[in-house]
Amino acid sequence: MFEKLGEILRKVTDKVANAIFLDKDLVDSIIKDLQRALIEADVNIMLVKQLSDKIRKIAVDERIKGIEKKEHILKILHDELENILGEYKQLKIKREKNQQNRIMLLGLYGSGKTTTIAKLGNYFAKRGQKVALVGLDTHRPAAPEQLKQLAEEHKISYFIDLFEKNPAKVWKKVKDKLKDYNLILIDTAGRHTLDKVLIAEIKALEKEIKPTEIILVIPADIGQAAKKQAQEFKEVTDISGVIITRMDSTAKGGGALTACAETKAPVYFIATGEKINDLEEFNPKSFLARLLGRGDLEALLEKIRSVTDEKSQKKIQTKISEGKLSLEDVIEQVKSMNSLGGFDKIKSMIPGFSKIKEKIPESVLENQETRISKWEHIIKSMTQHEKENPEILEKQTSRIQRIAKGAGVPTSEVRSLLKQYRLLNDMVKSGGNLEMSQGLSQKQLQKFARKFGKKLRF
Ligand SMILES: Nc1nc2c(ncn2[C@@H]2O[C@H](COP(=O)(O)OP(=O)(O)OP(=O)(O)O)[C@@H](O)[C@H]2O)c(=O)[nH]1
Ligand SMILES: [Mg+2]
Repeated sequence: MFEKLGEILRKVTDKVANAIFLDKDLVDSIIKDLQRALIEADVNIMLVKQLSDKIRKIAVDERIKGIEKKEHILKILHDELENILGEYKQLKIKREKNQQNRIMLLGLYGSGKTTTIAKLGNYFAKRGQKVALVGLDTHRPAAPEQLKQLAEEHKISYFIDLFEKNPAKVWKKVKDKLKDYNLILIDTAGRHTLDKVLIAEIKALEKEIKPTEIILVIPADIGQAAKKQAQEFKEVTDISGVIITRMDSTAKGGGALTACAETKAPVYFIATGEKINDLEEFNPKSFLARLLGRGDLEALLEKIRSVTDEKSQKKIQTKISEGKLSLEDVIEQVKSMNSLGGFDKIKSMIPGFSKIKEKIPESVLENQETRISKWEHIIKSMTQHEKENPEILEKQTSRIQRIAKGAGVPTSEVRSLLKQYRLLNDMVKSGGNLEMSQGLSQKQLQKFARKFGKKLRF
Protein backbone atom coordinates (compact mmCIF):
# COMPACT_ATOMS: atom_id res chain seq x y z
CA MET A 1 0.00 0.00 0.00
CA PHE A 2 2.89 2.35 0.66
CA GLU A 3 5.42 0.52 -1.49
CA LYS A 4 6.22 3.52 -3.60
CA LEU A 5 6.58 5.90 -0.65
CA GLY A 6 8.76 3.37 1.14
CA GLU A 7 10.88 2.87 -1.95
CA ILE A 8 11.49 6.59 -2.28
CA LEU A 9 12.19 7.07 1.42
CA ARG A 10 14.75 4.29 1.26
CA LYS A 11 16.28 5.82 -1.84
CA VAL A 12 16.49 9.20 -0.12
CA THR A 13 18.09 7.84 3.04
CA ASP A 14 20.56 5.84 0.96
CA LYS A 15 21.46 8.95 -0.98
CA VAL A 16 22.18 10.81 2.23
CA ALA A 17 24.15 7.94 3.72
CA ASN A 18 26.22 7.34 0.61
CA ALA A 19 26.96 10.90 -0.34
CA ILE A 20 30.58 11.98 -0.33
CA PHE A 21 29.66 15.59 -0.94
CA LEU A 22 26.43 16.68 0.61
CA ASP A 23 25.95 19.83 -1.38
CA LYS A 24 23.02 22.00 -2.38
CA ASP A 25 22.29 20.00 -5.55
CA LEU A 26 22.08 16.74 -3.69
CA VAL A 27 19.93 18.20 -0.94
CA ASP A 28 17.65 19.75 -3.57
CA SER A 29 17.24 16.44 -5.33
CA ILE A 30 16.54 14.64 -2.06
CA ILE A 31 13.93 17.17 -1.08
CA LYS A 32 12.33 17.01 -4.50
CA ASP A 33 12.04 13.22 -4.32
CA LEU A 34 10.61 13.41 -0.84
CA GLN A 35 8.08 16.05 -1.71
CA ARG A 36 6.88 14.20 -4.75
CA ALA A 37 6.44 10.95 -2.83
CA LEU A 38 4.67 12.51 0.14
CA ILE A 39 2.34 14.56 -2.00
CA GLU A 40 1.55 11.47 -4.04
CA ALA A 41 0.58 9.75 -0.78
CA ASP A 42 -1.72 12.74 -0.23
CA VAL A 43 0.15 14.19 2.73
CA ASN A 44 -0.86 17.78 3.41
CA ILE A 45 1.30 20.16 1.42
CA MET A 46 1.95 22.33 4.48
CA LEU A 47 3.35 19.37 6.38
CA VAL A 48 5.50 18.48 3.40
CA LYS A 49 6.79 22.03 3.25
CA GLN A 50 7.63 22.08 6.94
CA LEU A 51 9.55 18.85 6.59
CA SER A 52 11.49 20.12 3.55
CA ASP A 53 12.29 23.42 5.24
CA LYS A 54 13.71 21.68 8.27
CA ILE A 55 15.90 19.41 6.17
CA ARG A 56 17.15 22.29 4.08
CA LYS A 57 17.95 24.32 7.17
CA ILE A 58 20.20 21.59 8.52
CA ALA A 59 21.71 20.99 5.11
CA VAL A 60 22.87 24.56 4.65
CA ASP A 61 24.01 24.98 8.23
CA GLU A 62 27.73 25.60 7.80
CA ARG A 63 28.45 24.71 11.40
CA ILE A 64 27.47 21.08 10.91
CA LYS A 65 29.81 19.11 8.71
CA GLY A 66 30.45 15.72 7.19
CA ILE A 67 29.03 12.70 8.88
CA GLU A 68 27.41 14.82 11.55
CA LYS A 69 25.42 16.63 8.91
CA LYS A 70 24.23 13.38 7.41
CA GLU A 71 23.14 12.17 10.83
CA HIS A 72 21.28 15.39 11.45
CA ILE A 73 19.45 15.19 8.16
CA LEU A 74 18.42 11.59 8.64
CA LYS A 75 17.36 12.28 12.21
CA ILE A 76 15.24 15.22 11.17
CA LEU A 77 13.70 13.22 8.36
CA HIS A 78 12.93 10.35 10.68
CA ASP A 79 11.58 12.48 13.53
CA GLU A 80 9.43 14.62 11.28
CA LEU A 81 7.93 11.63 9.54
CA GLU A 82 7.23 10.06 12.89
CA ASN A 83 5.70 13.29 14.02
CA ILE A 84 3.29 13.58 11.13
CA LEU A 85 2.18 10.00 11.68
CA GLY A 86 0.96 10.90 15.16
CA GLU A 87 1.12 9.43 18.63
CA TYR A 88 0.94 5.75 19.36
CA LYS A 89 -2.06 4.76 21.38
CA GLN A 90 -3.06 1.18 21.86
CA LEU A 91 -6.66 0.12 22.07
CA LYS A 92 -6.53 -1.30 25.57
CA ILE A 93 -9.04 -3.88 26.70
CA LYS A 94 -9.42 -3.83 30.44
CA ARG A 95 -9.63 -7.18 32.12
CA GLU A 96 -10.66 -6.31 35.65
CA LYS A 97 -13.63 -8.14 37.08
CA ASN A 98 -16.97 -6.53 36.30
CA GLN A 99 -15.28 -4.33 33.75
CA GLN A 100 -17.11 -4.56 30.49
CA ASN A 101 -15.39 -2.96 27.54
CA ARG A 102 -18.00 -1.46 25.27
CA ILE A 103 -16.61 -0.25 22.00
CA MET A 104 -18.95 1.58 19.69
CA LEU A 105 -18.00 2.12 16.06
CA LEU A 106 -19.22 5.19 14.21
CA GLY A 107 -18.75 6.36 10.68
CA LEU A 108 -20.36 7.55 7.52
CA TYR A 109 -22.13 5.24 5.12
CA GLY A 110 -19.99 2.43 3.76
CA SER A 111 -16.89 3.39 5.69
CA GLY A 112 -16.31 -0.20 6.74
CA LYS A 113 -17.87 -0.31 10.23
CA THR A 114 -19.55 -3.71 10.00
CA THR A 115 -16.59 -5.40 8.33
CA THR A 116 -14.26 -3.87 10.92
CA ILE A 117 -16.47 -5.00 13.80
CA ALA A 118 -16.01 -8.58 12.64
CA LYS A 119 -12.26 -8.10 12.19
CA LEU A 120 -11.90 -6.59 15.67
CA GLY A 121 -14.03 -9.36 17.15
CA ASN A 122 -11.84 -11.97 15.58
CA TYR A 123 -8.64 -10.11 16.56
CA PHE A 124 -9.56 -9.87 20.23
CA ALA A 125 -11.20 -13.28 20.48
CA LYS A 126 -7.90 -14.75 19.35
CA ARG A 127 -6.25 -12.81 22.15
CA GLY A 128 -8.43 -14.41 24.74
CA GLN A 129 -11.22 -11.86 25.12
CA LYS A 130 -14.84 -12.91 25.45
CA VAL A 131 -16.29 -11.05 22.53
CA ALA A 132 -19.88 -10.31 21.53
CA LEU A 133 -20.97 -8.28 18.51
CA VAL A 134 -24.10 -6.17 18.80
CA GLY A 135 -25.87 -4.93 15.67
CA LEU A 136 -27.46 -1.53 16.21
CA ASP A 137 -27.75 -0.53 12.57
CA THR A 138 -31.50 -0.61 12.34
CA HIS A 139 -31.67 1.58 9.24
CA ARG A 140 -30.28 -0.61 6.56
CA PRO A 141 -32.44 -3.71 6.39
CA ALA A 142 -29.60 -5.98 5.37
CA ALA A 143 -27.27 -4.73 8.12
CA PRO A 144 -28.17 -7.19 10.92
CA GLU A 145 -27.99 -10.04 8.44
CA GLN A 146 -24.51 -8.93 7.31
CA LEU A 147 -23.30 -8.90 10.91
CA LYS A 148 -24.86 -12.28 11.59
CA GLN A 149 -23.15 -13.86 8.61
CA LEU A 150 -19.76 -12.47 9.52
CA ALA A 151 -20.15 -13.52 13.17
CA GLU A 152 -21.24 -17.03 12.32
CA GLU A 153 -18.51 -17.48 9.76
CA HIS A 154 -15.88 -16.60 12.35
CA LYS A 155 -17.63 -18.15 15.33
CA ILE A 156 -18.13 -15.00 17.29
CA SER A 157 -21.22 -14.44 19.49
CA TYR A 158 -23.62 -11.82 18.16
CA PHE A 159 -26.83 -10.12 19.14
CA ILE A 160 -29.21 -8.57 16.63
CA ASP A 161 -32.89 -7.73 16.43
CA LEU A 162 -34.47 -8.08 13.03
CA PHE A 163 -37.65 -6.15 13.88
CA GLU A 164 -36.93 -3.35 16.32
CA LYS A 165 -36.27 -0.05 14.51
CA ASN A 166 -35.00 1.97 17.44
CA PRO A 167 -31.33 1.13 18.12
CA ALA A 168 -31.44 2.29 21.76
CA LYS A 169 -34.32 -0.13 22.36
CA VAL A 170 -32.37 -2.96 20.75
CA TRP A 171 -29.56 -2.23 23.19
CA LYS A 172 -31.93 -2.28 26.16
CA LYS A 173 -33.24 -5.63 25.04
CA VAL A 174 -29.86 -7.29 24.60
CA LYS A 175 -27.75 -5.76 27.34
CA ASP A 176 -28.74 -8.25 30.00
CA LYS A 177 -27.59 -11.06 27.78
CA LEU A 178 -24.12 -9.62 27.57
CA LYS A 179 -23.01 -10.27 31.14
CA ASP A 180 -20.68 -13.12 30.22
CA TYR A 181 -18.74 -11.07 27.73
CA ASN A 182 -16.00 -8.62 28.57
CA LEU A 183 -15.70 -7.05 25.12
CA ILE A 184 -18.79 -5.77 23.36
CA LEU A 185 -18.34 -4.44 19.85
CA ILE A 186 -21.25 -2.30 18.73
CA ASP A 187 -22.12 -1.70 15.08
CA THR A 188 -24.08 1.44 14.27
CA ALA A 189 -25.78 2.89 11.21
CA GLY A 190 -24.01 5.09 8.68
CA ARG A 191 -25.30 8.19 6.90
CA HIS A 192 -24.16 10.17 3.91
CA THR A 193 -23.27 13.06 6.17
CA LEU A 194 -23.07 13.74 9.85
CA ASP A 195 -26.60 15.18 9.91
CA LYS A 196 -28.86 16.06 12.81
CA VAL A 197 -30.62 12.68 12.77
CA LEU A 198 -27.33 10.80 12.98
CA ILE A 199 -26.05 13.10 15.72
CA ALA A 200 -29.23 12.61 17.74
CA GLU A 201 -28.97 8.86 17.35
CA ILE A 202 -25.32 8.83 18.39
CA LYS A 203 -26.12 10.91 21.48
CA ALA A 204 -29.02 8.67 22.47
CA LEU A 205 -26.89 5.54 22.07
CA GLU A 206 -24.01 7.09 23.98
CA LYS A 207 -26.30 7.87 26.88
CA GLU A 208 -27.78 4.41 26.92
CA ILE A 209 -24.66 2.33 26.29
CA LYS A 210 -22.00 4.39 28.10
CA PRO A 211 -19.29 3.13 25.77
CA THR A 212 -15.74 2.83 27.06
CA GLU A 213 -14.44 3.72 23.61
CA ILE A 214 -16.01 5.44 20.63
CA ILE A 215 -14.11 4.72 17.47
CA LEU A 216 -14.55 6.56 14.22
CA VAL A 217 -14.17 4.45 11.11
CA ILE A 218 -12.72 6.36 8.17
CA PRO A 219 -12.01 4.98 4.71
CA ALA A 220 -8.48 5.83 3.53
CA ASP A 221 -9.70 6.88 0.10
CA ILE A 222 -11.02 10.17 1.43
CA GLY A 223 -7.38 11.13 2.04
CA GLN A 224 -6.87 14.50 3.70
CA ALA A 225 -10.63 14.99 4.00
CA ALA A 226 -10.27 12.68 6.99
CA LYS A 227 -9.24 15.74 8.94
CA LYS A 228 -12.56 17.52 8.50
CA GLN A 229 -14.50 14.34 9.15
CA ALA A 230 -12.61 13.52 12.33
CA GLN A 231 -13.01 17.08 13.56
CA GLU A 232 -16.75 17.07 12.93
CA PHE A 233 -17.29 13.80 14.73
CA LYS A 234 -15.08 14.99 17.58
CA GLU A 235 -17.27 18.02 18.01
CA VAL A 236 -20.42 16.01 18.58
CA THR A 237 -19.07 13.06 20.47
CA ASP A 238 -16.11 11.77 22.46
CA ILE A 239 -14.13 10.03 19.77
CA SER A 240 -11.31 8.15 21.51
CA GLY A 241 -9.63 6.88 18.38
CA VAL A 242 -9.86 6.09 14.70
CA ILE A 243 -9.67 3.04 12.48
CA ILE A 244 -8.73 3.68 8.89
CA THR A 245 -10.07 1.14 6.42
CA ARG A 246 -9.34 0.43 2.76
CA MET A 247 -5.67 1.25 3.10
CA ASP A 248 -5.15 -1.38 0.41
CA SER A 249 -7.25 0.23 -2.25
CA THR A 250 -5.98 3.79 -2.45
CA ALA A 251 -2.84 5.85 -2.81
CA LYS A 252 -4.26 8.38 -0.41
CA GLY A 253 -3.58 6.49 2.81
CA GLY A 254 -0.83 8.91 3.80
CA GLY A 255 -3.36 11.73 3.70
CA ALA A 256 -5.85 9.95 5.91
CA LEU A 257 -3.19 8.89 8.41
CA THR A 258 -1.52 12.26 8.76
CA ALA A 259 -4.85 14.09 8.79
CA CYS A 260 -5.95 12.05 11.79
CA ALA A 261 -2.67 12.82 13.53
CA GLU A 262 -3.33 16.52 12.94
CA THR A 263 -6.64 16.29 14.77
CA LYS A 264 -4.93 14.36 17.59
CA ALA A 265 -7.19 11.40 17.01
CA PRO A 266 -5.01 8.33 17.55
CA VAL A 267 -5.22 5.71 14.83
CA TYR A 268 -5.73 2.38 16.61
CA PHE A 269 -5.84 0.11 13.61
CA ILE A 270 -5.58 0.18 9.88
CA ALA A 271 -7.54 -2.21 7.68
CA THR A 272 -5.81 -3.43 4.59
CA GLY A 273 -8.35 -5.61 2.82
CA GLU A 274 -11.75 -7.24 2.96
CA LYS A 275 -10.66 -10.45 4.67
CA ILE A 276 -11.04 -11.07 8.38
CA ASN A 277 -7.31 -10.87 9.09
CA ASP A 278 -6.73 -7.72 7.08
CA LEU A 279 -6.45 -5.60 10.19
CA GLU A 280 -3.30 -4.41 11.87
CA GLU A 281 -2.55 -2.38 14.90
CA PHE A 282 -1.16 1.00 13.93
CA ASN A 283 2.08 1.92 15.60
CA PRO A 284 3.71 4.97 13.96
CA LYS A 285 7.21 3.89 14.97
CA SER A 286 7.07 0.41 13.51
CA PHE A 287 5.06 1.64 10.56
CA LEU A 288 7.83 4.11 9.77
CA ALA A 289 10.52 1.54 10.36
CA ARG A 290 8.84 -0.66 7.80
CA LEU A 291 8.57 2.20 5.34
CA LEU A 292 12.23 3.00 5.75
CA GLY A 293 13.11 -0.67 5.61
CA ARG A 294 15.06 -0.47 8.85
CA GLY A 295 14.51 -1.18 12.49
CA ASP A 296 14.71 2.26 14.00
CA LEU A 297 16.56 5.53 13.92
CA GLU A 298 19.67 3.98 15.41
CA ALA A 299 19.72 1.34 12.69
CA LEU A 300 19.30 4.08 10.15
CA LEU A 301 22.20 6.07 11.52
CA GLU A 302 24.27 2.93 11.68
CA LYS A 303 23.92 2.75 7.93
CA ILE A 304 25.65 6.05 7.46
CA ARG A 305 28.43 5.09 9.80
CA SER A 306 28.93 1.83 7.97
CA VAL A 307 29.35 3.45 4.58
CA THR A 308 31.15 6.52 5.80
CA ASP A 309 34.44 5.81 7.36
CA GLU A 310 35.06 9.25 8.75
CA LYS A 311 38.81 8.96 8.88
CA SER A 312 39.20 7.92 5.30
CA GLN A 313 36.74 10.58 4.23
CA LYS A 314 38.78 13.22 5.96
CA LYS A 315 41.97 11.92 4.39
CA ILE A 316 40.43 12.08 0.95
CA GLN A 317 39.06 15.55 1.58
CA THR A 318 42.50 16.80 2.58
CA LYS A 319 44.09 15.27 -0.47
CA ILE A 320 41.41 16.78 -2.63
CA SER A 321 41.97 20.22 -1.20
CA GLU A 322 45.69 19.78 -1.82
CA GLY A 323 44.83 18.73 -5.32
CA LYS A 324 46.70 15.47 -5.00
CA LEU A 325 45.33 11.98 -4.94
CA SER A 326 47.49 8.89 -5.21
CA LEU A 327 46.51 6.08 -7.52
CA GLU A 328 45.54 4.00 -4.54
CA ASP A 329 43.20 6.73 -3.34
CA VAL A 330 41.53 6.83 -6.70
CA ILE A 331 41.10 3.09 -6.69
CA GLU A 332 39.73 3.28 -3.17
CA GLN A 333 37.23 5.89 -4.31
CA VAL A 334 36.13 3.90 -7.31
CA LYS A 335 35.87 0.78 -5.17
CA SER A 336 33.79 2.49 -2.55
CA MET A 337 31.59 3.98 -5.22
CA ASN A 338 31.21 0.50 -6.55
CA SER A 339 30.29 -0.96 -3.20
CA LEU A 340 27.77 1.79 -2.68
CA GLY A 341 25.86 0.82 -5.74
CA GLY A 342 27.99 1.38 -8.76
CA PHE A 343 29.79 4.06 -10.61
CA ASP A 344 26.40 5.53 -11.28
CA LYS A 345 26.60 6.89 -7.75
CA ILE A 346 29.28 9.35 -8.78
CA LYS A 347 26.45 11.40 -10.16
CA SER A 348 24.81 11.82 -6.82
CA MET A 349 28.06 12.16 -4.92
CA ILE A 350 29.78 14.84 -6.88
CA PRO A 351 28.15 18.25 -6.89
CA GLY A 352 26.47 19.12 -10.12
CA PHE A 353 26.68 15.64 -11.52
CA SER A 354 23.05 14.82 -10.98
CA LYS A 355 22.27 17.39 -13.63
CA ILE A 356 24.08 15.55 -16.34
CA LYS A 357 23.16 12.00 -15.55
CA GLU A 358 21.58 11.35 -18.91
CA LYS A 359 24.81 12.21 -20.63
CA ILE A 360 26.97 9.63 -18.89
CA PRO A 361 26.75 6.47 -20.98
CA GLU A 362 25.64 3.28 -19.32
CA SER A 363 28.70 1.51 -20.73
CA VAL A 364 30.71 3.40 -18.17
CA LEU A 365 29.08 1.30 -15.51
CA GLU A 366 29.92 -2.05 -17.05
CA ASN A 367 32.61 -4.49 -16.11
CA GLN A 368 33.92 -2.44 -13.29
CA GLU A 369 34.77 -5.27 -11.00
CA THR A 370 37.03 -7.10 -13.42
CA ARG A 371 38.63 -3.82 -14.27
CA ILE A 372 39.22 -2.88 -10.69
CA SER A 373 40.83 -6.19 -9.87
CA LYS A 374 43.17 -5.76 -12.86
CA TRP A 375 44.00 -2.31 -11.63
CA GLU A 376 44.82 -3.64 -8.24
CA HIS A 377 47.30 -6.05 -9.77
CA ILE A 378 48.82 -3.19 -11.74
CA ILE A 379 49.19 -1.06 -8.65
CA LYS A 380 50.81 -3.91 -6.76
CA SER A 381 53.45 -4.06 -9.45
CA MET A 382 54.40 -0.42 -8.96
CA THR A 383 56.99 1.02 -6.65
CA GLN A 384 55.79 3.21 -3.81
CA HIS A 385 57.18 6.26 -5.59
CA GLU A 386 55.26 5.36 -8.76
CA LYS A 387 52.06 4.82 -6.81
CA GLU A 388 52.26 8.22 -5.27
CA ASN A 389 53.34 10.02 -8.41
CA PRO A 390 51.77 8.14 -11.28
CA GLU A 391 52.33 11.03 -13.64
CA ILE A 392 56.04 10.10 -13.82
CA LEU A 393 54.99 6.95 -15.68
CA GLU A 394 53.23 8.66 -18.50
CA LYS A 395 56.18 8.89 -20.85
CA GLN A 396 58.20 6.01 -19.49
CA THR A 397 57.44 3.12 -21.80
CA SER A 398 59.95 0.84 -20.13
CA ARG A 399 58.41 1.32 -16.71
CA ILE A 400 54.96 0.73 -18.13
CA GLN A 401 56.15 -2.48 -19.76
CA ARG A 402 57.71 -3.67 -16.52
CA ILE A 403 54.50 -3.01 -14.60
CA ALA A 404 52.32 -4.66 -17.26
CA LYS A 405 54.50 -7.74 -17.16
CA GLY A 406 54.38 -7.90 -13.38
CA ALA A 407 50.62 -7.60 -13.38
CA GLY A 408 50.10 -9.96 -16.29
CA VAL A 409 48.19 -7.45 -18.36
CA PRO A 410 48.83 -5.67 -21.68
CA THR A 411 50.51 -2.27 -21.54
CA SER A 412 47.32 -0.69 -22.87
CA GLU A 413 45.68 -1.60 -19.58
CA VAL A 414 48.32 0.27 -17.60
CA ARG A 415 47.94 3.29 -19.85
CA SER A 416 44.20 3.14 -19.45
CA LEU A 417 44.54 3.12 -15.69
CA LEU A 418 46.79 6.17 -15.85
CA LYS A 419 44.24 7.90 -18.00
CA GLN A 420 41.46 7.13 -15.54
CA TYR A 421 43.62 8.37 -12.75
CA ARG A 422 44.10 11.67 -14.51
CA LEU A 423 40.39 11.97 -15.20
CA LEU A 424 39.26 11.01 -11.76
CA ASN A 425 41.85 13.18 -10.14
CA ASP A 426 40.57 16.10 -12.21
CA MET A 427 37.00 15.29 -11.43
CA VAL A 428 37.45 14.81 -7.73
CA LYS A 429 39.58 17.94 -7.58
CA SER A 430 36.82 19.96 -9.16
CA GLY A 431 34.33 18.28 -6.85
CA GLY A 432 36.41 19.31 -3.89
CA ASN A 433 36.50 22.91 -4.95
CA LEU A 434 32.87 22.75 -5.77
CA GLU A 435 31.83 22.03 -2.27
CA MET A 436 32.93 25.51 -1.49
CA SER A 437 31.75 27.11 -4.69
CA GLN A 438 28.24 25.56 -4.69
CA GLY A 439 28.09 23.54 -7.84
CA LEU A 440 29.39 23.43 -11.34
CA SER A 441 28.69 26.02 -13.95
CA GLN A 442 26.77 24.84 -16.98
CA LYS A 443 29.93 25.07 -19.04
CA GLN A 444 31.90 22.93 -16.60
CA LEU A 445 29.11 20.41 -16.57
CA GLN A 446 29.14 20.10 -20.31
CA LYS A 447 32.88 19.75 -20.28
CA PHE A 448 32.67 16.92 -17.78
CA ALA A 449 29.88 15.25 -19.66
CA ARG A 450 31.92 15.32 -22.84
CA LYS A 451 34.98 14.07 -21.09
CA PHE A 452 33.20 11.22 -19.40
CA GLY A 453 31.02 10.40 -22.33
CA LYS A 454 34.00 9.97 -24.58
CA LYS A 455 36.86 8.91 -22.42
CA LEU A 456 35.71 7.07 -19.38
CA ARG A 457 35.50 3.61 -20.89
CA PHE A 458 35.76 0.97 -18.23
N1 LIG B 1 -10.54 -3.24 0.06
C1 LIG B 1 -11.11 -3.08 1.27
N2 LIG B 1 -12.43 -3.12 1.38
C2 LIG B 1 -12.98 -2.96 2.60
C3 LIG B 1 -12.17 -2.76 3.75
N3 LIG B 1 -12.99 -2.62 4.82
C4 LIG B 1 -14.25 -2.74 4.34
N4 LIG B 1 -14.26 -2.95 3.01
C5 LIG B 1 -15.40 -3.10 2.09
O1 LIG B 1 -16.15 -1.89 2.11
C6 LIG B 1 -17.52 -2.18 1.91
C7 LIG B 1 -18.34 -1.52 3.00
O2 LIG B 1 -18.02 -2.14 4.23
P1 LIG B 1 -19.06 -2.21 5.44
O3 LIG B 1 -18.33 -2.88 6.55
O4 LIG B 1 -20.33 -2.80 5.02
O5 LIG B 1 -19.22 -0.67 5.73
P2 LIG B 1 -20.22 0.00 6.75
O6 LIG B 1 -19.56 1.20 7.27
O7 LIG B 1 -20.69 -0.99 7.73
O8 LIG B 1 -21.40 0.41 5.78
P3 LIG B 1 -22.88 0.89 6.21
O9 LIG B 1 -23.30 -0.02 7.29
O10 LIG B 1 -23.69 0.71 4.98
O11 LIG B 1 -22.76 2.28 6.62
C8 LIG B 1 -17.65 -3.68 1.91
O12 LIG B 1 -17.73 -4.13 0.57
C9 LIG B 1 -16.36 -4.16 2.56
O13 LIG B 1 -16.00 -5.43 2.10
C10 LIG B 1 -10.75 -2.72 3.58
O14 LIG B 1 -9.95 -2.53 4.52
N5 LIG B 1 -10.28 -2.89 2.33
MG1 LIG C 1 -22.57 -1.50 8.34
